[in-house]
Amino acid sequence: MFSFDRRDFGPDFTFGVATAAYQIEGGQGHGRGPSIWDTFSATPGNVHNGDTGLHACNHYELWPADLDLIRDGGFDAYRFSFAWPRLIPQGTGAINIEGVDFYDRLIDGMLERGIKPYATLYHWDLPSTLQDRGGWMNRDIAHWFADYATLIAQKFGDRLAATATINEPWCVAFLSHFLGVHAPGYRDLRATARAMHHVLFAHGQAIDALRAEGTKNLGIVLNLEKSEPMTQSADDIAACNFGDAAFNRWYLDGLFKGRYPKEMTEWLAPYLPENYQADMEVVSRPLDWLGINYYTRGLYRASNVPGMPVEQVKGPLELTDIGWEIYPQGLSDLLVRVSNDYTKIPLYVTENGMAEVEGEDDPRRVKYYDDHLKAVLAAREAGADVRGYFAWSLLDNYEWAEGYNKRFGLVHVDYETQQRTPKASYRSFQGLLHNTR
Ligand code: IFM
Repeated sequence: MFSFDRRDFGPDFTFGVATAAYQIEGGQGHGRGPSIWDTFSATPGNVHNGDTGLHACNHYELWPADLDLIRDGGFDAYRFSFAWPRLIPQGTGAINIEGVDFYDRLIDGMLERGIKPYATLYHWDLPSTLQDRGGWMNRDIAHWFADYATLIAQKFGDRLAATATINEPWCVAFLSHFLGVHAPGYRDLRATARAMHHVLFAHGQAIDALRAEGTKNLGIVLNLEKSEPMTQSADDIAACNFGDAAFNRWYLDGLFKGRYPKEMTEWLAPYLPENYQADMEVVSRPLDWLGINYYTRGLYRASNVPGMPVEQVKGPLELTDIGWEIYPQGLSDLLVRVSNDYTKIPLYVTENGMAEVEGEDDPRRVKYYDDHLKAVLAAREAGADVRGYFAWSLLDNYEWAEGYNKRFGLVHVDYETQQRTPKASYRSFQGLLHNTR
């Protein structure tokens, strides 16, 4: 059980759980087009065990039971994502009515159960046909994405409590085009620079499109880390500043200051899109809220590898099953930093959680949540306007390049039988939230 009371967060604080379409839906017939994760995962060596999202948690059929779990856990809100290729199979043009019907049922199912829908338009499953046209490297993606946003607004906008454009633009751009870990799996600096700008430009265009259709309460979800130097040497501090610029400030400065950090524009100068500065007004459109996904810190030292400005190192703290250091203080620090240095709009922790070995008794995860929720309380006491917290994730699910090997769920999933079994961490939230909605 947790060591605090729901009332400590005040009457209006939103508690929710989060998932993403490709990680749980399965249901890959039904008119859905292929996405970059279908091909990336089908390519040997990219994903642990060659796992794909073909069946995942079969949320496509089992969504009523999953929404019951959210309601019975006492959660106020469900953060889910739309699959672009399910709604517009070729990325642009014809709409898949079966896909529209699926999300109609899902959203109505939330509303019937008293659960607020928090939607994300893009959580990484780009239609493959758009990748064929250059994907995030092509400036035209801003228009493709804005058209998709218009469709979402027209079909579902009036039923959504909150809408985010993009989940974790660092992953969309850097992890997928520079580090090559996620689809489309590139390792190319020019591709990276273009994706880094286009993902934020597309976000801004989508905000305009959603607003034009009257959709309310718009935001974006950033994954931020607490960047720290390995030692206090001048070289490590400089490395940390560079890491912070690449991971955090590119997105925060772009969105809230309308400019990119100097370290990055100097590094990427030959590769950035021409006259990108003219787009910064669109990139920095006013938002109604900001989502922050937090898992761990980044520890940096100067790099000896030619062309690699910094090196990230493993620290000494306790690790989760995916190898990430457990560092709740970093969450408080980040929330306070964003509030002091960037924006006074409401902040939400839109993802936080840990991978743990298989099992339904998960005391380390209960402690992880307890410590991070206390970190949220500390940030609120320090003045950060944090309005909600979403646990990642409702279910064990497809953990991208880690396949089904890493489990983040409050609810255990047996992938053979699709049996769901709540873990101790789910029961802890239930104890905190029950009968208080
Ligand atoms: O599973 C992912 C999610 O899709 C995005 N944020 C981080 C989670 C854990 O790696």
